[in-house]
Amino acid sequence: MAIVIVDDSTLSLEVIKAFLITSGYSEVITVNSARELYELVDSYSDRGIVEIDLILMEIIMPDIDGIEACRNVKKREWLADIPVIMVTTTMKKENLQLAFSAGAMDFIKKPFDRMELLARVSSALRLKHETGRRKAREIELLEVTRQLQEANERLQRLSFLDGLTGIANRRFFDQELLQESRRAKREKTPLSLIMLDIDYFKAFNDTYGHIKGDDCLREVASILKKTLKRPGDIPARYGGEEFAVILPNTDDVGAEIIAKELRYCIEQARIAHINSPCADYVTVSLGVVTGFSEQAKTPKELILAADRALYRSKHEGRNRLNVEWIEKYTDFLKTL
Ligand code: GH3
Ligand code: MG
Repeated sequence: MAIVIVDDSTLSLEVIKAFLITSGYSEVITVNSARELYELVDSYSDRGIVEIDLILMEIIMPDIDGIEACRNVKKREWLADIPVIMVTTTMKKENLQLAFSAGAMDFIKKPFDRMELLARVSSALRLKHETGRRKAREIELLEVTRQLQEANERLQRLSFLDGLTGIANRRFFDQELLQESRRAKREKTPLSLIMLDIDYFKAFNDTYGHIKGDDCLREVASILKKTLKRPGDIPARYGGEEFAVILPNTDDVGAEIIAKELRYCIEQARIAHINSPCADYVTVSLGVVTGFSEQAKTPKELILAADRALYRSKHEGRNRLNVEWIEKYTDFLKTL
């Protein structure tokens, strides 16, 4: 705890210092001018630590007076919280006003009354201590708030992920499909959706067990993720062994190409499925739909249409895809 005394009078410096030392303040630094004070505080700044707890400063000094010095000290951000007590022989109102507006917190009259000096020093130090504690608490609080925010964001991310496969879950899918369908309407862009279901997955579980079944779901999810190239494409686990892929700004031609690629990549993974009537490996059936901008579709309509197409793929023998032409079909009907 260092107290700095600034006074051009050596006698004053010695008297104050003696009062303070005999009252138990061990670190008392004396300087003769504002310039010496600047040198002192600027060397503290290099180390980035505020070690001064109080400045006692004479108002009337040659060259730079105490008020100007106080103002300059307060301008230094790392010193702004250090209390400054002005020491004065003149009790002129204007001087005191100027001192307070320069940032001084109190004043002491010369000649000194020992008790008064010690009382003011002690209350200034208490205030400094309290301010320091409050600041530390604020910093602590800010840190806790930041950590909380981070934890919330992590939780939010987790609440949108499917626990088994690590891709987006149904909740995220619903939210994104709604957002994307609104965007498609607003920006007049096509929006495609693929629904994809593993063929004969019940038989897979029956043959290899649920643990292997889970592994298979994870592998299919990872193929979806790897195969989709655009960052905006969203693969999700729709439920059970059914997956969905949202393809923003993708027309029917593009969506069909991607669906074919997904089917092919899953087939090529050659995940053994000896009891599938389709093939010796895991295959999927897909339903594709595109909502065109002129008549933007709601998420529900898109899902129903993709499901219809998926159902046709199942019905026609599985391991294939079907496209549902909602807009084009209605547009075509209108031309008849
Ligand atoms: P289809 O070709 O018509 O789709 O036949 P399927 O056997 O795949 O379809 P079905 O709906 O009859 O069976 C789906 C199976 O998927 C039944 C269920 O136990 C299994 N399944 C759903 N979720 C999970 C899961 O998280 N892990 C595992 N291992 N199996 C699951
Ligand atoms: Mg299935």
